[in-house]
Amino acid sequence: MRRVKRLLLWSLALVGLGMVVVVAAGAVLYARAAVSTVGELRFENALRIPPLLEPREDGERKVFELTLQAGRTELLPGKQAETWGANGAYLGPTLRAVRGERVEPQVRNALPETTTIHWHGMHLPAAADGGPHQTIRPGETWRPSWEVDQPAATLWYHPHPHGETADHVYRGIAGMFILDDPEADALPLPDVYGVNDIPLIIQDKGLHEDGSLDFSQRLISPTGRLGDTILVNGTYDPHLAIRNQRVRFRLLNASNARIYNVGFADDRTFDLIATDGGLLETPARLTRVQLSPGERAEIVAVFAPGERVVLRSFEPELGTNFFENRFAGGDDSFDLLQVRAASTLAPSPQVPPRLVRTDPLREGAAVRTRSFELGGTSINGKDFDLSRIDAAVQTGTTEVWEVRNTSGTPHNFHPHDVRFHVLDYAGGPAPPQLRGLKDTVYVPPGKRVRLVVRFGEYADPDLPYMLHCHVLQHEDRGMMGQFVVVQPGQTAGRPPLHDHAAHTSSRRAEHRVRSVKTWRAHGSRRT
Ligand SMILES: [Cu+2]
Repeated sequence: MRRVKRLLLWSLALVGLGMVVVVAAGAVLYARAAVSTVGELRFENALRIPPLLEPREDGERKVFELTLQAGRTELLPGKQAETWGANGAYLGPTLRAVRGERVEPQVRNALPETTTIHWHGMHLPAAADGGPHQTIRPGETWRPSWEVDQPAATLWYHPHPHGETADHVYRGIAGMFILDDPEADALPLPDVYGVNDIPLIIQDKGLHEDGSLDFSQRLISPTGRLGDTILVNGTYDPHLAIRNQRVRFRLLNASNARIYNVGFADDRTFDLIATDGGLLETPARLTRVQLSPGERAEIVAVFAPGERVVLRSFEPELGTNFFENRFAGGDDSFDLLQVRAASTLAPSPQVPPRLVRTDPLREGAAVRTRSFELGGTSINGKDFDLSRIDAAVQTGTTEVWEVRNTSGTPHNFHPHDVRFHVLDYAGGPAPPQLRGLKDTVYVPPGKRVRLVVRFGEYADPDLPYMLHCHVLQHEDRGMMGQFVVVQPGQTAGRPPLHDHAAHTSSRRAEHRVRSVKTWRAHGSRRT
C-alpha cells in the first residue's frame, strides 16, 4: 500500500515537473517570438530603386526581356548571399505599360529549377497568367502576350510553381509591373519614377551571421517563414533622399508570410490614393495602411524641408488569439525606411479630392454566390489538385464570393485575373483601405469577407486561373483552388497535365536535404 502511494507521489511529481518544463519552454518561446527593430537602425544605405526595363518595340508589341538567374547579392553590406533574381542577382526590374498596349514578356529560365512567372493583378488569358500550369523549364523561354486592358495600377510579378512558390519568392524573384492610363496621367500626382514616385518592395528575411539566407523557420509559426531583417527593394537599413514636398510611395508586400501595418513614426497622415486594382475615387486620409502578402497600396505624404522621418511597420492587427498573434508576427514592429528631405523642396500640387471614376461592381448584378472556406491547408476541405477544376464561371458575369476563414490562423485570399470590390468585411462595412479595386484581401480568423467579382472575356475551359491564400507556405501546402472562365453553354474541361507533378516532388526532396545542409553549415541565426 505504501509502495503504491510512493509510486503515485513520484508520478505526480514527474507530471508536475513535466508541466513546469513545458510552461517554461512555452514562455521562453513566447518571449523570444516578438521582434522589433524600432529605433535600432541607422539608415546607412541609400534605397536601391529597381531599374525600369526598357522594352523592345516589335511591331505593335512591347517586348520585355527577363532572364531568371542565380547570383550573389550583398543583402547585408559587405556580406554575400546566394540569391535569385530577374536580369540581376536579386529582385527584378520594373516593367511599365500603358492601357491598350500589347505586351510580350520573354522570360528565359537560367535557374537550375523549373519555375513560372505570374503577373499578379493582371487581367489576361489563362495561358499567359503564369500560374503553376505555365512552367518554364531550365533553359526554356516563355513568351506570353496580352493586351493591357485595365486601369492604371501597381501590379507585380513573382514565381508561382506548384509547391515551390514560397522558396522561389524567398530566394528573391519579384518585381513591379506598373500600368498607366491617360485618366491617371492627367491627375496632378507625383509621377517621376525614382524621384517623387517611389516603389517600395517590402520583404522580411532571416539572415545568418555570414549574410546568407536562412531557410529555416521559427519553431512555431502558423504562417511559415517570418524573418527579423527587413529589406526594402533589397536594401538593408535604407534611407531615401527626397527633393519634392510630396512623394508617392508604391508599397508592395512581397513577403512570404509577414503582415505590415505601415505608417510614419510621428503618426503624420498621408493620402491613400490607390489599392491593388488602381486609383480610388477619392483619396482616404489615413495614418496606417495594413498589407498582407501580395497586397499593394499607393500613398502620398507631405514633407517639410530638412526633416527626417521614419516609415515604420507598426504591430499589425491580425484578429487572432493571444498566442497565435505573437507567433504570426502580430507583436512585431520594424523601421522600414528613413526619408531625408532636402533643405529646399520643390513645391508639389495637392492631391485632388477626386481621382478617377471606378468601374462599379454591384451586388445586384451577381448571377450567383459562391463560398470559399479557408481552413487547415485547404479550401472548402479540399487540398490543391492541379487536375481538379473547382469552379467554372461565365465570361462577362458578376458573382458574389464569400470567403470565410474557419481557422484561428491568418489567411488572405487572391483570385487571379480579376479585381473585386469588398461588399462587407468581418461583419461590418469595408474600411477605407478596402473601398477601392482589390485583388488580394486579408481574411481575419473566424471572419467572413464578401466580395463582388466580375469576370472578363477570356474563355478557356481547360486552363484554369488560381484562387488561393497568398501566405506562400499555405498556398504551397494546398490552400489553393482553380477556376475556369467559360463561354455561355460551355462546361469545365480538363487541365492539360505535364510532367511537373513528378518533377516537383523529386526536386522538393532534394531541396529539403539542401536546406538542412545550409542550416547545419551556418549554424547560428542572425539576431
Ligand atoms: Cu493562409
